[in-house]
Amino acid sequence: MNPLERHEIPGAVTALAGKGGLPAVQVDSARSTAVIYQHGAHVASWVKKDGPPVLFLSGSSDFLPDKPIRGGVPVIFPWFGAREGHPFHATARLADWDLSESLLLDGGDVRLRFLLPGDDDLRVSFVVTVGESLRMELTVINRGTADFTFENCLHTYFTVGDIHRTEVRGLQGVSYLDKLLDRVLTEEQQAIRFTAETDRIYQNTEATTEIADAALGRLIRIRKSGSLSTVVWNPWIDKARNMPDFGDEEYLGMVCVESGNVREHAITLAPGASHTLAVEIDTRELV
Ligand code: TA6
Repeated sequence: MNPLERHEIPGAVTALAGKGGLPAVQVDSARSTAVIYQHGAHVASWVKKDGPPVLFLSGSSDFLPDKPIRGGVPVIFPWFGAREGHPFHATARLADWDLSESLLLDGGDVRLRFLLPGDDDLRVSFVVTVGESLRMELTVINRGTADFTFENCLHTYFTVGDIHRTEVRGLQGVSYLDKLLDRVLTEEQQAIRFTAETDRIYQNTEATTEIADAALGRLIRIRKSGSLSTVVWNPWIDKARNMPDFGDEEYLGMVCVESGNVREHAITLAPGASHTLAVEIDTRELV
């Protein structure tokens, strides 16, 4: 029994056995289709009627209960990166979330709400709205009696036609931690181009970013709110070869532009307080 079946909507939300047999739902809106796994509440695919997949999914990804899906939108919570004795990029992307609601909205968009089980002192919801755009909202409510501090990130993988002909725009003048150099620098370029492994955490920025993909003739716009960190990552050749769940050549067809609150932008919620990280992705022709 697929636990997601009870939220099916004929023609709009269909429960299925995804890769590896993991429970998933296919979401068919008027203007786009998505596949979302119960594992990690992971948006693994988003495809608009008029073009190639917007989200990248590795052909070598694991689909196992104890492994993250490589691609799509990993939900990173309650910490980003390493933590001694705990999974890298935390536990939310490894958890089975509960699908609590599915709605067919006027105009043909479809909205799903997932809840992260496990901690009575927190209510963590992930709301995905599939339509002309893809909108995702990660909300944390502190129901406990003590402050709660966390990091979060929607670690989004985007498909590009050719990384050598791809630019990320919108971060000029923003300070960033270059994780490879372990140095804080300021972005001088109007457009970030990729010629080597790139792993940068841009901080104190609420900027909308754009991925200009000359090979596919597509512009992907990433708007965000409730986020002060933007991470830009491409593993490039050596790291790609060292990731068993990522094809050696797949670095050529993807880039991560991730929205969240990490390191010095970790969030502390007082009892009763809440925070929402929201990201909206849409696309148009690159002119
Ligand atoms: O967000 C960039 C990053 O932190 C990189 O340093 C790299 O580790 C990437 O995330 C992938 O992490 P993962 O745990 O999904 O392999």
